[in-house]
Amino acid sequence: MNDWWRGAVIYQIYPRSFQDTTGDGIGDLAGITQRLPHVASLGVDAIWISPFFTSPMKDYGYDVSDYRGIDPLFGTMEDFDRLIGRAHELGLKVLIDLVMSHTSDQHEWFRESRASRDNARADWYVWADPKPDGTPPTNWLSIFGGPAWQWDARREQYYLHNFLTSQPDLNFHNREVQDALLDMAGFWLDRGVDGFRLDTINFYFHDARLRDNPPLPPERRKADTAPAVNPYNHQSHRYDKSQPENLAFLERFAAALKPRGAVVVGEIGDSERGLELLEEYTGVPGRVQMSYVFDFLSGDDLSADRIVQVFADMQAVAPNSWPCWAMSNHDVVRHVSRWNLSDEAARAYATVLICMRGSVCLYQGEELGLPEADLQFEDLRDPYGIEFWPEFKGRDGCRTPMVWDGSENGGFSTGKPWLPVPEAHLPRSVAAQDAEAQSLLHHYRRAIGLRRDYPTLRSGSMTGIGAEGAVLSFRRADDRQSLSIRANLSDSAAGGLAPWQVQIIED
Ligand code: TEU
Repeated sequence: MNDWWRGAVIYQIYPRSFQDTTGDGIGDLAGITQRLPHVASLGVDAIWISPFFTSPMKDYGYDVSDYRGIDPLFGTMEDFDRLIGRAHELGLKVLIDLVMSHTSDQHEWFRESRASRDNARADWYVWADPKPDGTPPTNWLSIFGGPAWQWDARREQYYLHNFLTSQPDLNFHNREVQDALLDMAGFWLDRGVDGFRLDTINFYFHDARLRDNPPLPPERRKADTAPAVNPYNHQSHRYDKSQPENLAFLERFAAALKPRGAVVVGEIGDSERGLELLEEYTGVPGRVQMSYVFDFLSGDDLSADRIVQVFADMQAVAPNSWPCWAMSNHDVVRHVSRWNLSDEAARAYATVLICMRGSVCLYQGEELGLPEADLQFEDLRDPYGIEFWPEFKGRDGCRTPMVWDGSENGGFSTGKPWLPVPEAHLPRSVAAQDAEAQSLLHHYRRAIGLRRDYPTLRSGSMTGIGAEGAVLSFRRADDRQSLSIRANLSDSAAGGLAPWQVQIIED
């Protein structure tokens, strides 16, 4: 089916923490292949694998030093070929995670670029002179702390980095850079991938005139932009990201993918203009098919009212868009901890997510109801967490290893895992929940199965969304089928529904 992605359920794998087969305490590609039957047993359509490319691992793979290589920690190209072959045998599409906005400072392109002001790749990254007073070229900030500019003594210029200083931003205004990235994407399509999760798709271009970001207008300020301790979240991003040129590049990218039938889910990180971008990026054919949205990845709870508000805003601002929803991923506190959910509540949210219009990304361990790991400062690996500790604890608590069975380290590794396996996770292992008919794991299988039982859940319209107290209701329909969905998102009986009951009625 050509538009398999529409309404697809995608399972995100964080390779470092999925399954180790070598005993070094770090997951690998062979481990993913070994555990694919578990993923297939959920009934999902596809996997998205977080980066496994050659990397110095300063940002755990989101800092790529060779886009065409497999990092030795994760295995070899043969391992990757086996992984794809096995996934396809099991009927799973494979999306890989391309981090094109920036590379590692160890990438040969950057080594060359920084060597002089007149080499062949001098302009492949964003180099700029200081302001006359010697300060950085603009007031732009890095998400991971400090200015977005790093001084380079050899070139006697600053370079731009939206994330770590060791993640220099590529200069997309240079056509050669775009061409090199398109070639690279073709390389992976040739190896059989079905598409890409594109990291930070709205960060590709910066304002070529290097204008300062203005102060953030109060009406654009989002109370839930986390973490508040990060100054980045208090600045407007008018000029450092979400530039109009992004669209032309995404159209080039889409045109290159089209003959191969490959799809894109793009990550838009923009708390000021997220919904407008959702429409611009996915509401117009020939750009990206799906966009990963952040609305359910933050906040202290997810009330029926908030869900209604998100859809009302989306209907108003992004009526033609195609969102990809997620409640958890490798960057945020796991949702059962963020929203303090019981297993019953986790079940209800899983069902509601599956019933809503859009594609869905599940994050490894979500199907087990794993809570956020409570780590000590000494355990931290994430540079973002180390920078802002203790106000913000970083992203390690959601990156601890999968738990498979009752053996050592939950069956993840025979060596010392790179992040600890919390004791509290062990009773929630796949083996334990497989054996328990009423487990959350079996619930996820049934909930995902609803998209096969009721095709309108994949691509039908979504109308009549409303909330009466804690009860969320909406309708999904296409020309074959019409469903009324009601969900009680509370601990007490309401609207004729038991606590956390979700009701699906075929009209
Ligand atoms: O994340 C982009 C992004 O916006 C995140 O920085 C997010 O705001 C933050 O992690 C919230 O906790 C992507 C990847 O998902 C992330 O893992 C990478 O570190 C980042 O890009 C840089 O490549």
